[in-house]
Amino acid sequence: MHVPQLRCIYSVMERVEGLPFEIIRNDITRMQVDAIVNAANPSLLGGGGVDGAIHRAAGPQLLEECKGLNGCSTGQAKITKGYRLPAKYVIHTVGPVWTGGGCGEKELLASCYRESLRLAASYGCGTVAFPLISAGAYGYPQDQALKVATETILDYLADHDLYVYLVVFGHGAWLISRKLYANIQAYIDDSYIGPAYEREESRRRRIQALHYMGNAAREDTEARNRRDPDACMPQEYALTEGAFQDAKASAQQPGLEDMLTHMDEGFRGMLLRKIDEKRITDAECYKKANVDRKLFNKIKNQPGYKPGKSTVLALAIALELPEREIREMLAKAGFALTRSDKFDVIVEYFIEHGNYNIFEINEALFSFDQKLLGSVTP
Ligand code: AR6
Repeated sequence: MHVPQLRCIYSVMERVEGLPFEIIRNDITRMQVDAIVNAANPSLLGGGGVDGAIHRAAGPQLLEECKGLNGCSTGQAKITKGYRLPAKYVIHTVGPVWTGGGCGEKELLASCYRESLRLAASYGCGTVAFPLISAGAYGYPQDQALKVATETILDYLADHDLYVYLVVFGHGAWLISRKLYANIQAYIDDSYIGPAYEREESRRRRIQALHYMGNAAREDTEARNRRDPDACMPQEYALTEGAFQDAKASAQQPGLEDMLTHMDEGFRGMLLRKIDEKRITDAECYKKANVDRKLFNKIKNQPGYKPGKSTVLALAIALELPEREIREMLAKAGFALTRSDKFDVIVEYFIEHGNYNIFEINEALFSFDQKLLGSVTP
């Protein structure tokens, strides 16, 4: 099955690699996947919410087929064709009605995801899209519904080859939990210095660059004088750009060769070393990082391949490296974390709080309209 081209909600996000799991914002009836999951009721004869939308989009034949299914129990799933939907199948599952959490709602909800995934796999589906089951009319709190969904799907993906989308609809579902949202918001307010800081930073960098150029020119002249102390450079030549470049090139040549033969360990070397040191397998690392196996193999086997920032960060976080080493790994790949970028501040918040759960970090990034870790290009 080809990887579907989705109209993605993140303006900054582009799909380039197949990845095992994504939370996206879309209308599920538009998903071009092998199967979409319907949050149905026990009659399977249609209703409101996502159920109504799916029946409307699929056409009356879906109801006809549903009539022959004899309903469905809570936590179970049944499958029909997709009819006019872009998806080949519809998997109908019945979520629990939320009555406070004391009536096995969590287990029943997890069962909906597991049973739907099993059914999808048994029908040879490669891609499945779920809505947030029970999180509408059935009243399951959205933050908890999202947590159950994410955990159950990821558990399943640990030993099955499927591509799963969790499709959220309303803006509320993004705001994962009020507590998480409030904590991060406070952190951003404290740490996100914004454009004023950026202006100051670029001024500082410009001054540093000028300072560096001044030093480099002086060192080059000194080096030239050391090699030929009697040589007297004409004033005008010394001041031309050409002279500066010539001096720089000739002063650098022997050192450059030397440096190239004694290069530091790169990002790839550090990544593979850390995987060994942590005594985990490659698969454990890339799965935890929400990084696709093909992408990981590219990094591993093509020394010149340059992964994007979100991939590098995801891998460093999956390895649960201390902050200093995360920064080191990022720098080796040519990136940095700054306090002037909302994405960076959110990721830093989680690292500082010792929370290395990529999916929780992604939920938070998602809530703040940021690109996600491990699933986007730079
Ligand atoms: N695409 C993706 N998600 C959607 C869509 C859509 N087109 N429409 C709604 N949602 P609900 P439940 C989200 O109420 O809580 C029906 O009447 C919605 O925002 O559809 O399991 C059935 O017949 C929410 O987050 O399902 C049952 O009687 C999520 O889908 C009952 O509702 C689920 O909301 C099932 O209730």
